[in-house]
Amino acid sequence: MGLTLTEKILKAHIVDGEFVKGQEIGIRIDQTLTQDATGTMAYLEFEAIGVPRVKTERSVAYIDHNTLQSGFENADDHRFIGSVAKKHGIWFSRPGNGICHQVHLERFGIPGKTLIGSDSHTPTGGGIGMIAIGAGGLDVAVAMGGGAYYITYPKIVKVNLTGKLSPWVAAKDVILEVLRRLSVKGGVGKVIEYCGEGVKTLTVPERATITNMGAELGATTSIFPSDEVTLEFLKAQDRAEVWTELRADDDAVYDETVDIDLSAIVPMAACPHSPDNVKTVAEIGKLKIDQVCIGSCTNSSFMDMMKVAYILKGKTVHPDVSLAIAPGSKQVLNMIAQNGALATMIDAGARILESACGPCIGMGQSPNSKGVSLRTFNRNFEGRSGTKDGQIYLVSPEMAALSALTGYLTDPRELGDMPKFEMPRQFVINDNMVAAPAPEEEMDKVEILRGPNIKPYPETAPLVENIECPVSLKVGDNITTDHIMPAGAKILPLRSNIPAISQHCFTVCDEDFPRRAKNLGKSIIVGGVNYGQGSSREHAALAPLYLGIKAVLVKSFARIHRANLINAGILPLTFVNEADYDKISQGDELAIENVRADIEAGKTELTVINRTKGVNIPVLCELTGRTKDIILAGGLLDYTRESLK
Ligand code: MIC
Ligand code: SF4
Repeated sequence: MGLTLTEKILKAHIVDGEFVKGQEIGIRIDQTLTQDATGTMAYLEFEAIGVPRVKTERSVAYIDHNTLQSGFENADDHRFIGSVAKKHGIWFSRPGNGICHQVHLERFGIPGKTLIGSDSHTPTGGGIGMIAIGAGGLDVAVAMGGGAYYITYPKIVKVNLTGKLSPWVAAKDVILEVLRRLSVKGGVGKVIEYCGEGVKTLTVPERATITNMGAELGATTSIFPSDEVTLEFLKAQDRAEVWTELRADDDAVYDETVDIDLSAIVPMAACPHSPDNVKTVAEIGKLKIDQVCIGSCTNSSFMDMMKVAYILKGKTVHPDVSLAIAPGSKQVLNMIAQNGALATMIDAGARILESACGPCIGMGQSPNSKGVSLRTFNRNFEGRSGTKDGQIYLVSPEMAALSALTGYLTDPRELGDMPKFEMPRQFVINDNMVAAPAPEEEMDKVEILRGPNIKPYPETAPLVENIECPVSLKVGDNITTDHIMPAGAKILPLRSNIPAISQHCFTVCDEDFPRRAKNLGKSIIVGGVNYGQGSSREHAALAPLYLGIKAVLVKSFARIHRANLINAGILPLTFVNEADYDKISQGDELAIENVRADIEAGKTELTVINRTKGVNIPVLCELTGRTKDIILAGGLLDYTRESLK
């Protein structure tokens, strides 16, 4: 029986466990990446683990999220990360060099290698045939220390691409179509593998747009084969030597197949407030817009920028629209500066932003009240833009650029004939904004530079014998990490300071939650399906930990967030019967008796006693040998410190 591409790479990296679907496996990690918003915590954790130099083949620390620097905090974090990187063998991509996923694809990714990153869009690397997975900062710290990374052996979904995209229909529309079909929870526990004749019609940046936004499916990752197109891209990046051909065997067996005819896809938009709320332009109708933002790790490549410049050439942005453009990397910005495309954008009235995440994570460019904003990004969760009632639509760069001119959501096919946009045969290469680590013999001389905003990891404690506490919060379905731990310009600077950032935990849903939880001392959160979807930010677990949350009981979890809860020593529980969700109200007193003994004994079904309502509720606590030990120890940090010794 032949193998899928995913199986081939996983088999070459497995260090623990068996290839049985649904079971936990440990894989060796070749590369890691961090970004600054999750990076300070990840490096504090790495320091706490106590390994002097990273054991990976390549680890890169990027500064791309918190680049606003409205106070000292961001700059202090940058300095801290830069010094840790220098000391411990990590490459440091300085602010201005670009968005981590874009730069990693251009300069560091290698087909067939494994990559984990403390950012949920790490699967961008799947665009060149990597197994690239988003993870919590602590998992990345462990991998840098030489530890394995654990995933549930995934189901593998074949997306069979046929045909060719029509003019002005984009890779963004392909992933929107996949989201429309599978939904934001359709990928949980799965790897999405793209195959078929249609693959070779897509350039590497187009493939990367698709694997990037595969994160919104809840998938473990997404991957494309490494073929001639990949080789051409790597050649143009002066990296042909890292190429290997990789594809699934012809007789590979998949768990599911999805057929997509590229020629049948039409331009679409994900409507507020979910990436799977996908509609065609015709279905949405004439929608007047206030803002357009082009950029983010999904759509900020050189090719994207060239298409945008072509559409804007000789035109002026509509008087009611503000257009912001953030090219994805220094390489992209430099190339469009050199070839005149940047001047075209400026001429049309675009507001040019630095190569960073920027508006995607609410770092500036929040829309006006009730403002309709078209964005080429990957997430449109409520409030993420920084404007609570902002109406965010996720679209392709082509649709964004044309709509910025017309003032309303416009189908880019109205542009008529499309010229051929050629991939460059040679990118402009200058890695002068990537600082190399100090040589091993000099690392002791490197001083770690800590600012006053950098506070230590919150206190943890081994799992208690009995959990007895009230429900401090009850929430509904599809709670995102942007609900649990909001980002944006005001809150992101606090990422290195858990006590301070905790004051914003869940305030999108309930302003009083942080104060209430802290006053209760210990408590439980109850939620619905797909709890914790979205980002990899472990702050969505560390803030609850700091606020005394002992367990989270929900209908189902998103993958990375569940792992982050376990890493923080918070018990992840799911209802055996989803209907029991209705048997608990906020404020109810709950108890889980003998929880430690039961988990030690390997019991997976526990009983939650609702003392207020006088009912017993069966719940699942599915922990493997390793995650069981982590929970018993009070989190991954203590567990790892011991096991790496
Ligand atoms: C995001 O897109 O939500 C982020 C900001 O990049 C996060 C990471 C973070 O919260 O720092 C992610 O995707 O993991
Ligand atoms: Fe940055 Fe947005 Fe990409 Fe997250 S999704 S890494 S915030 S550009």
